[in-house]
Amino acid sequence: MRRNMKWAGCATVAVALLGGCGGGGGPPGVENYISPVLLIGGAVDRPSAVSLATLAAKPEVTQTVTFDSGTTPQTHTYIGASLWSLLGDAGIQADASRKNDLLSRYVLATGTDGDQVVFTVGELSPDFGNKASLVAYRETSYGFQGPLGAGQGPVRATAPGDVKDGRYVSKLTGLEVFASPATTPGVGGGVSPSFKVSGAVTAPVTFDLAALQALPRISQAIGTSTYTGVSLWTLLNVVGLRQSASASNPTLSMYVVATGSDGYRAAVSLGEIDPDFGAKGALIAYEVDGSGLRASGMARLIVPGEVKQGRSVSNLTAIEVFVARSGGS
Ligand SMILES: Nc1nc2c(c(=O)[nH]1)N[C@H]1C(S)=C(S)[C@@H](COP(=O)(O)O)O[C@H]1N2
Ligand SMILES: [Mo]
Repeated sequence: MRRNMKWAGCATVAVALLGGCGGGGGPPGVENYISPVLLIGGAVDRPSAVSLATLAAKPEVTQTVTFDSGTTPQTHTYIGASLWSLLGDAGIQADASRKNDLLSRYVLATGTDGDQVVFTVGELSPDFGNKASLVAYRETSYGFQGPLGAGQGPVRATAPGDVKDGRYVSKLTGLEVFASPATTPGVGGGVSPSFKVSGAVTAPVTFDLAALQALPRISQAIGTSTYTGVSLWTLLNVVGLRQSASASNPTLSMYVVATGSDGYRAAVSLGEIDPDFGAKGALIAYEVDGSGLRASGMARLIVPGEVKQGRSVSNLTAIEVFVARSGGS
C-alpha cells in the first residue's frame, strides 16, 4: 500500500508528531518552522514528517554546485541536511536474507510540481555511489544567507555532480523508499553465457558475447583493472526504452535492476547514467585487462567511481528496466 504523500495525508503522520498540520491547505510556508515540509515514507522503519526545525537540528552541510538549467549554467551554494542521513534516521528497511539487499532499492523524490525523480539507495550510500545529495533549505548568495526562493523551496533536493538540474527537485515534498520489483530468480550461480534486457523496453533482447561485441566498445579503470564493454546507457538505447510520454524528463523516473546467476542484484537509476544528468559511465563489461571475465561470467555490470564494487554484478542474467511507482494512486 502506498502512503498518501499529499498534504491532506499529513493528518496521519504529522498530527501525531506535531499536534497540528501547518494551517491545512497547501504546503506550509517557510515561516511555519515546525510545520512538516517533507514526508519520508515507504519501506522505512519510521515514516516521518520533517520540518525546517528538524532539518536545522541536523549537521549543517554547505555545498556549492554547478549545473545547467535549460542551457544556462548556474552555480548555487546550498545549505542543508544530508539526504542520506535523513533516510538513515527513518531507517531504510532491507531483507537481511539477501546479500546487500539495500543495493536493489531506490528512493523516489517528489516535488509539488509533479517531478518524480529516482536515486538508487546504492547511488546515495556512502559505501557505494556516495552521492552527497542534500535536502537544502537555505542558500548563500553574495555573502547573504536566506531561505530558498519560492520556486525552489521551502526545501530542494540536490544532485551534486549532475550536468543538468532535473534531479535538483524543487519544492521537494516526499522521499519514499521502495524495494526492487525485479522478478528474475537466481539460478544457483555459475558462469552465465548471456543476459536478457526486459521490462520498460520496446521489446526484450537477449545479449550474448557476439551481440555485445557488435556494439561500440568503451573502457573503465576500476582500481588497477581495466574493464571493457558496452556503455549501459548505449545498450539500453539500442534496445529502446519505453518512456512515459507525459514526463518532462522521463528517464529520471526510471531505473534498472541487474541480476546475477546467483540471484544477487543491484539497481542503477537512469538519471545516474544519462549523459544529460549523472553521466556515470557504467558499462556491461565482457573483458578485463584484455581477457574474458572467466568466473565473473560472460558479462558483468561495472559501475565506476564507487567506494566499493557492490553494484558491479557479475554473471549477469538479467537487466530489468522499470518506471518508478508514480504518486497519487
Ligand atoms: N553476481 C554477483 N555479483 C557480485 C557479488 C555477488 O555476490 N554476486 N558481490 C558484489 C560485491 S559485494 C563486491 S565487493 C564485488 C566483488 O568483486 P570481485 O570479486 O571482482 O572482487 O562483486 C559484486 N558483484
Ligand atoms: Mo562487497
